[in-house]
Amino acid sequence: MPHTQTQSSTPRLIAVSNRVQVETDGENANRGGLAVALAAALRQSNGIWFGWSGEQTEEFTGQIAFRRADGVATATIDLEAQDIDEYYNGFANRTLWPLFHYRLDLTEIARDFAGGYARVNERFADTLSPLIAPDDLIWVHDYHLMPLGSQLRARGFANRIGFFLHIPWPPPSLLMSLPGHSDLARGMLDYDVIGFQSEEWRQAFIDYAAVQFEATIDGDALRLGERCTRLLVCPIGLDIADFSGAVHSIAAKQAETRLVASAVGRDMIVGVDRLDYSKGLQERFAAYERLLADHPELREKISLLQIAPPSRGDVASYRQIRAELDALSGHINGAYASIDWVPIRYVNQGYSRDELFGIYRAARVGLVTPLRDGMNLVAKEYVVAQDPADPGVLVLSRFAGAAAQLPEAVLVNPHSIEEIAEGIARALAMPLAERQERHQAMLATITRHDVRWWSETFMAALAEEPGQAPGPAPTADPASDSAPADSAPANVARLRDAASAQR
Ligand code: ADQ
Repeated sequence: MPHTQTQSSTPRLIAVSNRVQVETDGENANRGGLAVALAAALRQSNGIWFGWSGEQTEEFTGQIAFRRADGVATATIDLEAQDIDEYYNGFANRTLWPLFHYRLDLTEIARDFAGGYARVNERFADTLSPLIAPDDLIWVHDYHLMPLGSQLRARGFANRIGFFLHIPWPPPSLLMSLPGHSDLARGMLDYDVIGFQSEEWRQAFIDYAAVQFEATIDGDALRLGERCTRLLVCPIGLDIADFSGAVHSIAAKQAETRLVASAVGRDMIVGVDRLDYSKGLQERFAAYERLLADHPELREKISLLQIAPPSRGDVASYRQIRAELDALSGHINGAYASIDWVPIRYVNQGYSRDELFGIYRAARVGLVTPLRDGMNLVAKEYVVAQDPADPGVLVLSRFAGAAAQLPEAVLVNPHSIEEIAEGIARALAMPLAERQERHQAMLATITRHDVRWWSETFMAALAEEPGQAPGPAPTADPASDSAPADSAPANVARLRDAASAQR
Protein backbone atom coordinates (compact mmCIF):
# COMPACT_ATOMS: atom_id res chain seq x y z
CA MET A 1 0.00 0.00 0.00
CA PRO A 2 1.22 3.49 -0.72
CA HIS A 3 2.79 5.15 2.29
CA THR A 4 1.60 8.63 3.25
CA GLN A 5 4.09 11.29 4.28
CA THR A 6 3.84 14.94 5.20
CA GLN A 7 3.30 16.80 1.97
CA SER A 8 5.54 19.70 1.07
CA SER A 9 4.64 22.42 -1.42
CA THR A 10 7.20 21.32 -4.02
CA PRO A 11 6.93 17.70 -5.02
CA ARG A 12 9.92 15.62 -4.04
CA LEU A 13 11.87 13.77 -6.68
CA ILE A 14 12.61 10.09 -6.22
CA ALA A 15 15.19 8.99 -8.79
CA VAL A 16 15.64 5.27 -9.30
CA SER A 17 18.49 3.63 -11.15
CA ASN A 18 20.21 0.29 -11.10
CA ARG A 19 23.30 1.49 -9.26
CA VAL A 20 23.58 4.35 -6.83
CA GLN A 21 27.08 5.74 -7.00
CA VAL A 22 27.78 9.01 -5.33
CA GLU A 23 31.14 10.66 -5.13
CA THR A 24 33.07 9.81 -1.95
CA ASP A 25 36.37 11.44 -1.03
CA GLY A 26 36.51 13.12 -4.42
CA GLU A 27 36.91 9.66 -6.01
CA ASN A 28 34.78 9.30 -9.12
CA ALA A 29 37.21 7.70 -11.51
CA ASN A 30 35.16 4.79 -12.74
CA ARG A 31 31.59 6.03 -12.66
CA GLY A 32 29.58 6.00 -15.87
CA GLY A 33 27.90 8.99 -17.48
CA LEU A 34 24.58 8.36 -15.76
CA ALA A 35 26.13 8.50 -12.31
CA VAL A 36 27.89 11.77 -12.98
CA ALA A 37 24.83 13.44 -14.48
CA LEU A 38 22.25 12.13 -12.01
CA ALA A 39 24.15 13.17 -8.90
CA ALA A 40 24.21 16.71 -10.26
CA ALA A 41 20.46 16.66 -11.04
CA LEU A 42 19.56 15.37 -7.58
CA ARG A 43 21.68 17.92 -5.78
CA GLN A 44 19.70 20.60 -7.58
CA SER A 45 16.31 19.16 -6.64
CA ASN A 46 16.80 17.96 -3.06
CA GLY A 47 15.67 14.51 -4.04
CA ILE A 48 16.40 10.97 -2.98
CA TRP A 49 18.22 8.41 -5.09
CA PHE A 50 17.11 4.78 -4.76
CA GLY A 51 18.85 1.72 -6.20
CA TRP A 52 21.27 -1.14 -5.78
CA SER A 53 24.30 -0.54 -3.56
CA GLY A 54 26.50 -2.69 -5.81
CA GLU A 55 26.91 -5.06 -2.83
CA GLN A 56 25.97 -8.73 -2.68
CA THR A 57 24.04 -10.22 0.23
CA GLU A 58 23.50 -13.88 1.18
CA GLU A 59 19.72 -13.58 0.97
CA PHE A 60 17.64 -10.63 -0.22
CA THR A 61 15.98 -8.86 2.75
CA GLY A 62 14.84 -5.57 1.24
CA GLN A 63 16.60 -3.71 4.03
CA ILE A 64 17.34 -0.14 2.98
CA ALA A 65 20.53 1.71 3.87
CA PHE A 66 19.97 5.47 4.04
CA ARG A 67 22.96 7.79 3.54
CA ARG A 68 23.83 11.29 2.52
CA ALA A 69 26.94 11.65 0.41
CA ASP A 70 28.18 14.63 -1.53
CA GLY A 71 24.91 16.48 -0.86
CA VAL A 72 22.74 13.65 -2.23
CA ALA A 73 20.37 11.53 -0.09
CA THR A 74 20.55 7.88 -1.08
CA ALA A 75 18.57 4.76 -0.24
CA THR A 76 20.21 1.52 -1.31
CA ILE A 77 19.50 -2.19 -1.18
CA ASP A 78 21.82 -5.16 -1.56
CA LEU A 79 21.06 -7.93 -4.05
CA GLU A 80 21.74 -11.65 -3.77
CA ALA A 81 24.09 -13.56 -6.08
CA GLN A 82 21.35 -15.02 -8.27
CA ASP A 83 19.86 -11.54 -8.82
CA ILE A 84 23.22 -10.14 -9.85
CA ASP A 85 23.83 -13.05 -12.24
CA GLU A 86 20.43 -13.12 -13.88
CA TYR A 87 19.29 -9.51 -13.74
CA TYR A 88 22.47 -7.43 -13.95
CA ASN A 89 25.09 -9.59 -15.68
CA GLY A 90 22.32 -11.52 -17.43
CA PHE A 91 19.26 -9.76 -18.86
CA ALA A 92 20.58 -6.20 -18.53
CA ASN A 93 24.12 -6.67 -19.81
CA ARG A 94 23.99 -9.84 -21.93
CA THR A 95 20.53 -9.41 -23.46
CA LEU A 96 19.30 -5.81 -23.47
CA TRP A 97 22.60 -3.92 -23.76
CA PRO A 98 23.83 -5.72 -26.91
CA LEU A 99 20.35 -5.82 -28.47
CA PHE A 100 19.73 -2.11 -27.89
CA HIS A 101 23.18 -1.38 -29.37
CA TYR A 102 22.25 -3.31 -32.55
CA ARG A 103 24.45 -6.30 -31.62
CA LEU A 104 22.06 -9.18 -32.18
CA ASP A 105 25.15 -11.37 -32.64
CA LEU A 106 26.11 -10.82 -28.98
CA THR A 107 22.56 -10.93 -27.59
CA GLU A 108 22.03 -13.90 -25.28
CA ILE A 109 18.47 -15.10 -24.80
CA ALA A 110 17.89 -17.14 -21.64
CA ARG A 111 14.73 -17.78 -19.66
CA ASP A 112 16.60 -17.43 -16.35
CA PHE A 113 17.78 -13.97 -17.31
CA ALA A 114 14.23 -12.81 -18.07
CA GLY A 115 12.97 -14.34 -14.81
CA GLY A 116 15.70 -12.64 -12.80
CA TYR A 117 14.97 -9.30 -14.47
CA ALA A 118 11.27 -9.51 -13.59
CA ARG A 119 12.08 -10.62 -10.02
CA VAL A 120 14.52 -7.79 -9.33
CA ASN A 121 12.13 -5.20 -10.76
CA GLU A 122 9.46 -6.56 -8.39
CA ARG A 123 11.93 -6.36 -5.52
CA PHE A 124 12.73 -2.77 -6.40
CA ALA A 125 9.00 -1.95 -6.45
CA ASP A 126 8.31 -3.70 -3.12
CA THR A 127 11.20 -2.04 -1.36
CA LEU A 128 10.61 1.39 -2.82
CA SER A 129 6.83 1.41 -2.12
CA PRO A 130 6.96 2.46 1.57
CA LEU A 131 9.13 5.46 0.67
CA ILE A 132 6.67 6.94 -1.83
CA ALA A 133 4.40 9.81 -0.77
CA PRO A 134 1.34 10.69 -2.91
CA ASP A 135 2.86 13.82 -4.42
CA ASP A 136 6.32 12.45 -5.16
CA LEU A 137 7.55 12.55 -8.72
CA ILE A 138 9.29 9.31 -9.61
CA TRP A 139 12.00 9.27 -12.25
CA VAL A 140 13.24 5.82 -13.32
CA HIS A 141 16.47 5.46 -15.26
CA ASP A 142 17.59 3.15 -17.95
CA TYR A 143 17.22 -0.28 -19.42
CA HIS A 144 17.70 -2.20 -16.17
CA LEU A 145 14.36 -0.96 -14.84
CA MET A 146 11.96 -0.70 -17.78
CA PRO A 147 9.16 -2.68 -16.01
CA LEU A 148 9.39 -0.72 -12.74
CA GLY A 149 6.66 1.75 -13.74
CA SER A 150 4.17 -1.08 -14.35
CA GLN A 151 5.20 -2.75 -11.12
CA LEU A 152 4.47 0.44 -9.19
CA ARG A 153 1.11 0.93 -10.97
CA ALA A 154 0.21 -2.66 -10.04
CA ARG A 155 0.81 -1.68 -6.41
CA GLY A 156 -1.69 1.16 -6.70
CA PHE A 157 0.56 4.18 -7.20
CA ALA A 158 -0.99 6.98 -9.21
CA ASN A 159 2.07 9.26 -8.92
CA ARG A 160 3.56 10.86 -11.98
CA ILE A 161 6.22 8.37 -13.06
CA GLY A 162 8.76 9.05 -15.80
CA PHE A 163 11.49 7.03 -17.46
CA PHE A 164 14.67 8.11 -19.19
CA LEU A 165 16.44 5.76 -21.59
CA HIS A 166 20.16 6.49 -21.63
CA ILE A 167 20.88 4.09 -24.49
CA PRO A 168 19.37 3.77 -27.99
CA TRP A 169 15.91 2.30 -28.55
CA PRO A 170 16.40 -0.31 -31.29
CA PRO A 171 14.44 -0.48 -34.54
CA PRO A 172 11.25 -2.63 -34.34
CA SER A 173 12.67 -5.52 -36.36
CA LEU A 174 15.56 -5.90 -33.90
CA LEU A 175 13.41 -5.58 -30.80
CA MET A 176 11.05 -8.21 -32.13
CA SER A 177 13.81 -10.81 -31.85
CA LEU A 178 13.52 -10.59 -28.07
CA PRO A 179 11.04 -13.06 -26.54
CA GLY A 180 8.57 -11.06 -24.45
CA HIS A 181 9.29 -7.83 -26.36
CA SER A 182 5.62 -6.91 -26.47
CA ASP A 183 5.13 -7.08 -22.69
CA LEU A 184 8.35 -5.18 -22.12
CA ALA A 185 7.36 -2.35 -24.44
CA ARG A 186 3.70 -2.34 -23.40
CA GLY A 187 4.82 -1.86 -19.80
CA MET A 188 6.64 1.31 -20.87
CA LEU A 189 3.27 2.90 -21.60
CA ASP A 190 2.55 2.90 -17.86
CA TYR A 191 4.99 5.79 -17.62
CA ASP A 192 3.64 9.32 -17.95
CA VAL A 193 6.78 10.54 -19.70
CA ILE A 194 9.56 8.71 -21.54
CA GLY A 195 12.72 10.64 -22.37
CA PHE A 196 15.05 9.68 -25.23
CA GLN A 197 18.53 10.97 -26.07
CA SER A 198 17.69 11.67 -29.72
CA GLU A 199 14.86 11.84 -32.22
CA GLU A 200 16.08 8.63 -33.87
CA TRP A 201 15.48 6.55 -30.74
CA ARG A 202 12.13 8.25 -30.08
CA GLN A 203 10.98 7.52 -33.61
CA ALA A 204 12.03 3.87 -33.28
CA PHE A 205 9.82 3.61 -30.18
CA ILE A 206 6.89 5.20 -32.01
CA ASP A 207 7.39 2.86 -34.97
CA TYR A 208 7.32 -0.15 -32.67
CA ALA A 209 4.22 1.03 -30.77
CA ALA A 210 2.43 1.65 -34.05
CA VAL A 211 3.17 -1.81 -35.40
CA GLN A 212 2.69 -3.74 -32.20
CA PHE A 213 -0.10 -1.94 -30.37
CA GLU A 214 -1.65 0.32 -32.97
CA ALA A 215 -1.03 3.22 -30.63
CA THR A 216 -1.68 6.68 -31.99
CA ILE A 217 0.49 9.75 -31.79
CA ASP A 218 -1.00 13.10 -30.86
CA GLY A 219 1.58 15.90 -30.75
CA ASP A 220 4.30 14.43 -28.59
CA ALA A 221 1.94 12.07 -26.76
CA LEU A 222 1.44 8.41 -27.54
CA ARG A 223 -2.07 7.21 -26.83
CA LEU A 224 -3.20 3.65 -26.23
CA GLY A 225 -6.69 3.25 -24.81
CA GLU A 226 -6.85 5.30 -21.62
CA ARG A 227 -3.09 5.64 -21.33
CA CYS A 228 -1.26 8.68 -22.58
CA THR A 229 2.54 8.75 -22.50
CA ARG A 230 4.54 11.80 -23.48
CA LEU A 231 7.63 11.05 -25.56
CA LEU A 232 10.37 13.61 -25.13
CA VAL A 233 13.68 14.13 -26.86
CA CYS A 234 15.83 15.32 -24.02
CA PRO A 235 19.57 14.74 -24.60
CA ILE A 236 21.66 14.46 -21.46
CA GLY A 237 24.26 17.15 -20.84
CA LEU A 238 27.29 17.86 -18.68
CA ASP A 239 27.51 19.45 -15.28
CA ILE A 240 29.19 22.24 -17.16
CA ALA A 241 30.08 24.53 -14.25
CA ASP A 242 31.70 21.67 -12.39
CA PHE A 243 33.56 20.25 -15.38
CA SER A 244 34.80 23.50 -16.88
CA GLY A 245 35.93 24.57 -13.39
CA ALA A 246 38.66 21.94 -13.70
CA VAL A 247 40.57 24.42 -15.83
CA HIS A 248 41.81 25.96 -12.57
CA SER A 249 42.75 22.68 -10.89
CA ILE A 250 46.33 21.67 -10.24
CA ALA A 251 45.59 18.04 -11.20
CA ALA A 252 44.34 19.14 -14.64
CA LYS A 253 47.34 21.36 -15.22
CA GLN A 254 49.73 18.61 -14.13
CA ALA A 255 48.11 16.00 -16.38
CA GLU A 256 48.20 18.38 -19.33
CA THR A 257 51.82 19.39 -18.76
CA ARG A 258 52.90 15.78 -18.30
CA LEU A 259 51.24 14.70 -21.53
CA VAL A 260 52.50 17.60 -23.57
CA ALA A 261 56.03 16.87 -22.30
CA SER A 262 55.72 13.17 -23.11
CA ALA A 263 54.45 13.93 -26.62
CA VAL A 264 57.69 15.86 -27.39
CA GLY A 265 56.16 18.05 -30.07
CA ARG A 266 53.93 15.35 -31.53
CA ASP A 267 50.20 15.85 -31.99
CA MET A 268 48.27 13.73 -29.57
CA ILE A 269 45.00 11.97 -30.37
CA VAL A 270 42.95 10.84 -27.39
CA GLY A 271 40.20 8.29 -26.86
CA VAL A 272 38.50 7.84 -23.46
CA ASP A 273 35.91 5.09 -23.16
CA ARG A 274 34.64 2.37 -20.89
CA LEU A 275 36.03 -0.82 -22.36
CA ASP A 276 32.88 -1.88 -24.21
CA TYR A 277 32.20 -3.38 -27.64
CA SER A 278 29.69 -0.61 -28.39
CA LYS A 279 32.49 1.96 -28.31
CA GLY A 280 34.06 0.79 -31.60
CA LEU A 281 37.56 0.42 -30.16
CA GLN A 282 38.80 -2.33 -32.49
CA GLU A 283 37.68 -0.32 -35.53
CA ARG A 284 39.37 2.76 -34.04
CA PHE A 285 42.70 0.97 -33.58
CA ALA A 286 42.43 -0.46 -37.10
CA ALA A 287 41.70 3.03 -38.44
CA TYR A 288 44.75 4.42 -36.70
CA GLU A 289 46.87 1.70 -38.28
CA ARG A 290 45.36 2.60 -41.67
CA LEU A 291 46.23 6.24 -41.06
CA LEU A 292 49.85 5.34 -40.40
CA ALA A 293 49.92 3.09 -43.47
CA ASP A 294 48.32 5.64 -45.83
CA HIS A 295 50.09 8.72 -44.45
CA PRO A 296 53.77 7.87 -43.93
CA GLU A 297 54.43 11.58 -43.36
CA LEU A 298 52.46 11.35 -40.11
CA ARG A 299 54.59 8.54 -38.65
CA GLU A 300 56.55 9.71 -35.60
CA LYS A 301 54.53 12.98 -35.74
CA ILE A 302 51.43 11.75 -33.92
CA SER A 303 50.54 9.47 -31.07
CA LEU A 304 47.29 7.89 -29.90
CA LEU A 305 46.48 7.70 -26.21
CA GLN A 306 43.56 5.36 -25.59
CA ILE A 307 42.23 5.27 -22.05
CA ALA A 308 39.80 2.43 -21.47
CA PRO A 309 39.11 1.18 -17.95
CA PRO A 310 37.63 -2.34 -17.98
CA SER A 311 33.93 -2.68 -17.19
CA ARG A 312 31.56 -5.64 -16.72
CA GLY A 313 34.47 -8.07 -16.38
CA ASP A 314 32.02 -10.83 -15.38
CA VAL A 315 30.66 -10.95 -18.94
CA ALA A 316 32.66 -13.05 -21.42
CA SER A 317 32.28 -10.67 -24.39
CA TYR A 318 33.96 -7.93 -22.33
CA ARG A 319 36.93 -10.16 -21.47
CA GLN A 320 37.23 -11.01 -25.15
CA ILE A 321 37.31 -7.41 -26.36
CA ARG A 322 40.03 -6.69 -23.81
CA ALA A 323 42.18 -9.51 -25.17
CA GLU A 324 41.57 -8.33 -28.75
CA LEU A 325 42.60 -4.77 -27.98
CA ASP A 326 45.74 -5.91 -26.17
CA ALA A 327 46.67 -7.89 -29.28
CA LEU A 328 45.80 -5.08 -31.73
CA SER A 329 47.75 -2.37 -29.90
CA GLY A 330 50.72 -4.74 -29.54
CA HIS A 331 50.55 -5.51 -33.26
CA ILE A 332 50.46 -1.83 -34.29
CA ASN A 333 53.27 -0.87 -31.95
CA GLY A 334 55.30 -3.86 -33.14
CA ALA A 335 54.83 -2.83 -36.77
CA TYR A 336 55.43 0.94 -36.48
CA ALA A 337 57.27 1.84 -33.24
CA SER A 338 60.80 3.22 -33.40
CA ILE A 339 63.38 3.51 -30.64
CA ASP A 340 61.92 6.81 -29.45
CA TRP A 341 58.28 6.61 -30.59
CA VAL A 342 55.35 4.45 -29.51
CA PRO A 343 52.35 4.90 -31.86
CA ILE A 344 49.67 3.79 -29.32
CA ARG A 345 49.62 4.16 -25.58
CA TYR A 346 46.80 1.99 -24.35
CA VAL A 347 45.93 2.48 -20.68
CA ASN A 348 43.37 0.42 -18.72
CA GLN A 349 42.77 2.68 -15.77
CA GLY A 350 40.40 5.37 -14.57
CA TYR A 351 41.32 9.00 -13.94
CA SER A 352 39.79 11.75 -11.84
CA ARG A 353 37.65 14.30 -13.66
CA ASP A 354 40.35 16.95 -13.23
CA GLU A 355 43.01 14.70 -14.72
CA LEU A 356 40.69 13.81 -17.62
CA PHE A 357 40.20 17.51 -18.28
CA GLY A 358 43.98 17.98 -18.58
CA ILE A 359 44.29 14.90 -20.80
CA TYR A 360 41.57 16.15 -23.17
CA ARG A 361 43.12 19.61 -23.26
CA ALA A 362 46.52 18.26 -24.24
CA ALA A 363 45.07 16.40 -27.25
CA ARG A 364 44.88 17.91 -30.74
CA VAL A 365 42.17 15.38 -31.69
CA GLY A 366 39.40 13.81 -29.58
CA LEU A 367 38.45 10.48 -31.10
CA VAL A 368 34.93 9.32 -30.17
CA THR A 369 33.78 6.58 -32.51
CA PRO A 370 31.16 4.33 -30.90
CA LEU A 371 29.30 1.97 -33.24
CA ARG A 372 26.14 3.01 -31.36
CA ASP A 373 25.79 5.20 -28.30
CA GLY A 374 22.74 6.72 -26.64
CA MET A 375 24.58 10.03 -26.23
CA ASN A 376 28.31 9.91 -25.32
CA LEU A 377 29.42 12.40 -22.73
CA VAL A 378 33.12 12.05 -23.54
CA ALA A 379 32.49 13.93 -26.81
CA LYS A 380 31.04 16.85 -24.85
CA GLU A 381 33.77 16.73 -22.20
CA TYR A 382 36.47 16.88 -24.87
CA VAL A 383 34.95 20.03 -26.38
CA VAL A 384 34.53 21.77 -23.03
CA ALA A 385 38.14 21.05 -22.03
CA GLN A 386 39.64 22.75 -25.10
CA ASP A 387 41.43 26.08 -25.04
CA PRO A 388 39.09 28.32 -27.11
CA ALA A 389 42.09 30.18 -28.53
CA ASP A 390 43.67 26.99 -29.89
CA PRO A 391 41.07 24.21 -29.72
CA GLY A 392 41.48 20.60 -30.76
CA VAL A 393 39.07 18.88 -33.15
CA LEU A 394 36.38 16.36 -32.23
CA VAL A 395 36.11 13.35 -34.57
CA LEU A 396 32.71 11.87 -33.77
CA SER A 397 30.69 8.83 -34.80
CA ARG A 398 27.53 9.60 -36.75
CA PHE A 399 25.85 6.88 -34.67
CA ALA A 400 26.32 8.49 -31.27
CA GLY A 401 23.33 10.45 -29.99
CA ALA A 402 25.76 13.38 -29.57
CA ALA A 403 26.12 13.66 -33.36
CA ALA A 404 22.59 15.12 -33.63
CA GLN A 405 23.63 17.94 -31.33
CA LEU A 406 27.18 18.43 -32.58
CA PRO A 407 27.11 18.58 -36.39
CA GLU A 408 30.22 20.82 -36.27
CA ALA A 409 32.36 17.84 -35.25
CA VAL A 410 34.13 15.89 -38.00
CA LEU A 411 31.46 13.21 -38.34
CA VAL A 412 32.53 9.71 -39.45
CA ASN A 413 31.03 6.31 -40.02
CA PRO A 414 32.59 4.29 -37.18
CA HIS A 415 32.35 1.04 -39.16
CA SER A 416 34.58 2.40 -41.92
CA ILE A 417 38.24 2.40 -40.98
CA GLU A 418 39.01 4.49 -44.09
CA GLU A 419 36.52 7.17 -43.06
CA ILE A 420 37.84 7.31 -39.49
CA ALA A 421 41.44 7.47 -40.76
CA GLU A 422 40.61 10.30 -43.17
CA GLY A 423 38.62 12.06 -40.45
CA ILE A 424 41.68 12.05 -38.19
CA ALA A 425 43.91 13.29 -41.05
CA ARG A 426 41.43 16.09 -41.72
CA ALA A 427 41.30 17.04 -38.07
CA LEU A 428 45.10 17.12 -37.81
CA ALA A 429 45.34 19.41 -40.85
CA MET A 430 42.47 21.74 -39.92
CA PRO A 431 43.39 25.45 -39.89
CA LEU A 432 43.05 27.42 -36.66
CA ALA A 433 40.13 29.61 -37.83
CA GLU A 434 38.03 26.58 -38.76
CA ARG A 435 38.90 24.84 -35.49
CA GLN A 436 37.83 27.92 -33.54
CA GLU A 437 34.59 28.29 -35.46
CA ARG A 438 33.57 24.66 -34.98
CA HIS A 439 34.59 24.68 -31.33
CA GLN A 440 32.65 27.84 -30.57
CA ALA A 441 29.45 26.42 -32.07
CA MET A 442 29.74 23.12 -30.20
CA LEU A 443 30.58 24.80 -26.90
CA ALA A 444 27.51 27.04 -27.21
CA THR A 445 25.25 24.00 -27.70
CA ILE A 446 26.82 22.05 -24.85
CA THR A 447 26.59 25.02 -22.52
CA ARG A 448 22.96 25.72 -23.40
CA HIS A 449 21.91 22.09 -23.02
CA ASP A 450 23.75 21.13 -19.87
CA VAL A 451 22.69 18.69 -17.18
CA ARG A 452 20.55 21.32 -15.49
CA TRP A 453 18.64 21.93 -18.74
CA TRP A 454 18.26 18.17 -19.13
CA SER A 455 16.83 17.53 -15.66
CA GLU A 456 14.66 20.66 -15.67
CA THR A 457 13.23 19.81 -19.09
CA PHE A 458 12.41 16.28 -18.03
CA MET A 459 11.09 17.29 -14.62
CA ALA A 460 8.87 20.00 -16.11
CA ALA A 461 7.25 17.44 -18.40
CA LEU A 462 6.90 14.99 -15.51
CA ALA A 463 5.34 17.57 -13.22
CA GLU A 464 2.72 18.55 -15.79
CA GLU A 465 -0.78 17.65 -14.66
CA PRO A 466 -2.37 14.66 -16.40
CA GLY A 467 -4.98 15.73 -18.89
CA GLN A 468 -3.10 18.94 -19.58
CA ALA A 469 -2.71 19.42 -23.28
CA PRO A 470 0.71 18.14 -24.27
CA GLY A 471 3.10 20.81 -25.48
CA PRO A 472 4.20 21.17 -29.07
CA ALA A 473 6.00 18.25 -30.67
CA PRO A 474 9.64 18.32 -29.53
CA THR A 475 12.27 19.47 -31.97
CA ALA A 476 14.10 16.74 -33.84
CA ASP A 477 17.25 18.05 -32.23
CA PRO A 478 16.61 20.35 -29.29
CA ALA A 479 20.11 21.72 -29.71
CA SER A 480 19.48 22.95 -33.17
CA ASP A 481 16.81 25.57 -33.59
CA SER A 482 17.08 25.15 -37.32
CA ALA A 483 16.08 21.47 -37.21
CA PRO A 484 12.29 21.58 -36.96
CA ALA A 485 10.24 18.81 -35.45
CA ASP A 486 8.13 16.47 -37.44
CA SER A 487 4.76 18.09 -37.51
CA ALA A 488 2.08 16.04 -35.81
CA PRO A 489 0.37 15.13 -39.11
CA ALA A 490 3.69 14.04 -40.59
CA ASN A 491 4.28 11.88 -37.56
CA VAL A 492 0.86 10.30 -37.81
CA ALA A 493 1.34 9.62 -41.50
CA ARG A 494 4.69 8.00 -40.79
CA LEU A 495 3.08 5.90 -38.06
CA ARG A 496 0.44 4.67 -40.45
CA ASP A 497 2.99 3.94 -43.15
CA ALA A 498 5.16 2.01 -40.74
CA ALA A 499 2.18 0.06 -39.44
CA SER A 500 0.85 -0.96 -42.84
CA ALA A 501 4.31 -1.76 -44.19
CA GLN A 502 5.05 -4.18 -41.40
CA ARG A 503 1.70 -5.83 -40.78
P1 ADQ B 1 28.43 5.30 -20.85
O1 ADQ B 1 28.29 4.17 -21.80
O2 ADQ B 1 29.17 4.99 -19.60
O3 ADQ B 1 27.05 5.95 -20.47
P2 ADQ B 1 29.52 7.99 -21.70
O4 ADQ B 1 28.37 8.85 -21.96
O5 ADQ B 1 30.63 8.20 -22.65
O6 ADQ B 1 29.22 6.45 -21.73
O7 ADQ B 1 30.04 8.31 -20.26
C1 ADQ B 1 31.24 7.86 -19.80
C2 ADQ B 1 31.64 8.68 -18.57
O8 ADQ B 1 32.65 7.96 -17.89
C3 ADQ B 1 32.19 10.03 -18.99
O9 ADQ B 1 31.75 11.02 -18.10
C4 ADQ B 1 33.69 9.82 -18.86
O10 ADQ B 1 34.41 10.95 -18.46
C5 ADQ B 1 33.79 8.75 -17.80
N1 ADQ B 1 34.99 7.94 -18.07
C6 ADQ B 1 35.24 7.17 -19.15
N2 ADQ B 1 36.49 6.66 -19.07
C7 ADQ B 1 37.03 7.13 -17.93
C8 ADQ B 1 38.30 6.98 -17.29
N3 ADQ B 1 39.29 6.25 -17.80
N4 ADQ B 1 38.49 7.61 -16.14
C9 ADQ B 1 37.53 8.36 -15.60
N5 ADQ B 1 36.31 8.56 -16.16
C10 ADQ B 1 36.08 7.94 -17.30
C11 ADQ B 1 25.67 5.69 -20.78
C12 ADQ B 1 25.31 5.64 -22.27
C13 ADQ B 1 25.78 6.91 -22.97
C14 ADQ B 1 25.18 8.14 -22.27
C15 ADQ B 1 25.39 8.06 -20.78
C16 ADQ B 1 24.63 9.15 -20.05
O11 ADQ B 1 25.89 4.49 -22.88
O12 ADQ B 1 25.39 6.91 -24.34
O13 ADQ B 1 25.81 9.29 -22.76
O14 ADQ B 1 24.97 6.82 -20.23
O15 ADQ B 1 23.30 9.13 -20.44
